[in-house]
Amino acid sequence: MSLSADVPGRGPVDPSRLPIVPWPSVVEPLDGPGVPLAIVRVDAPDARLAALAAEQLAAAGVRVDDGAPVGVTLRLDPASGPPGAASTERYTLRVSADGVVATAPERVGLLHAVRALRQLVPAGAAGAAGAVVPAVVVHDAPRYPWRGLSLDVVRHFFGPQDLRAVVDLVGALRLRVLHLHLTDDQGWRIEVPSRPELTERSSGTQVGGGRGGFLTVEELRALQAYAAERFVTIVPEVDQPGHVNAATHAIGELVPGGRPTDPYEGIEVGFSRLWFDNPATEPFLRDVLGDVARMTDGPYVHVGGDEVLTMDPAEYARFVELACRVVREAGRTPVLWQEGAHGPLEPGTVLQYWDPRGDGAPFVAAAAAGARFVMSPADRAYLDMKYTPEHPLGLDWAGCVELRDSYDWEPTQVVPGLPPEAVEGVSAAVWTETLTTRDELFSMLLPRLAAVAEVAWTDAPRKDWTSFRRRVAAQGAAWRAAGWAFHPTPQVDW
Ligand code: TNX
Repeated sequence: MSLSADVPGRGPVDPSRLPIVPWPSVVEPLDGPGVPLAIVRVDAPDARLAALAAEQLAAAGVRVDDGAPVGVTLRLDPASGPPGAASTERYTLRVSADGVVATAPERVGLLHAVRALRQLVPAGAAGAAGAVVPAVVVHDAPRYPWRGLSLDVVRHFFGPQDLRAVVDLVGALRLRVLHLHLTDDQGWRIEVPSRPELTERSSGTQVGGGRGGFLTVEELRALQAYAAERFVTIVPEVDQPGHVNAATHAIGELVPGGRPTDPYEGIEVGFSRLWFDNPATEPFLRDVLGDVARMTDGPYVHVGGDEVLTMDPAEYARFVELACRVVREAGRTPVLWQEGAHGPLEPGTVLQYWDPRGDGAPFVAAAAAGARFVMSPADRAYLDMKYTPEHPLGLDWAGCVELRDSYDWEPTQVVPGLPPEAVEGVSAAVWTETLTTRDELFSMLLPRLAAVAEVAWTDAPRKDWTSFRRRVAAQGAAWRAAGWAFHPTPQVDW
């Protein structure tokens, strides 16, 4: 369904037909004709934002020219957004005969507004007089601050170019966090200056063979800078005390007896581990987590903690305590997979919920002790699950996850008894055991990442599947233009 059919150039449009994803808090159509945006002038508080806005508009086929009569004005203004909204990401976007004005208290909100505007430009109208945007006022603010994507770059390596494309996608959907799973059994993907042997010996493997790879310190810095300009925070993960075969292969002293483990290119999990009482263990964790914390521009370091199937709970708890302490000493906030609830946690520690099998009581207790929760329930938010049993890519241990499954869920109801205030946000996750190319990766992300983004952004009463499937259909053209592969699920009339 193309929007232009609904915008005859006069009169208010049905707001639910405007193709904005994620859906905003308030959408008020204005009387009056649509606004032609074939050529615009951009006025912004600084050159950086002006350039980002121009990039977004150009991608939608809008020409940016300083002499154009129609203006797209971005202005910092605390009195923006829906009435009463507290989020510092709030914004107001006004498209009228006078041009386009976006206001927000912070720069991030101005970019959110530009991205919403970009979605309102009808596809295929590029540069032509047909690039008419309906007259409308949008007041908007996200539900949760942590809106993210967790990406496994271990099972198959994805390098800086692919990661920049992922940052672009994450930003387009108004997500703020890209969490990179950088270490696991099959490879070590981040240079650690104090332990060069990790990448020297363990970066050249991945699932099923293949060249692997890793990010240098410099590449991580450049990626963080690219992401930060787009208001995306990178959260690096060093997984421990399980999922460590790449480390025990590179550093034999981590293994009792001192013999390095063999490289591993399979996909079974849970067999590898560290030993707390081994004298090499604590210096290793201090070096690695200390270096990664120092390399990180953002406030978080993820210390893993998942699926340690061969360790008793007391020893596991000591690892949780040590890893969190080292990260805190480096001035960062630790994040752990949900299993971390079984360790001693300082208030403010973030737990990422992922496995919907099993008992919720430990998480309710962790929340009472001050833990914050990022919800990534695998049966909704694991975008490496197959869409359908026949889907050629992906796994199915959590079942199949079609677009509607990724859309129709409520983060505060995933864990019975968890106080809604303990939920810091929502993250999709994609594991790459079966994903080898950028197109394969993107075809698992899209369209489902748009659904998870709306779960994270839009207040529950304003979510609506019928509206979403129509709005998401309208994104296909922009995704194609960006070179982003997507799965044309039959749940949407593309
Ligand atoms: C579970 S999620 C894992 C990963 C796998 C993933 C595959 C989590 C914390 N651990 O090691 O890659 O399932 O879906």
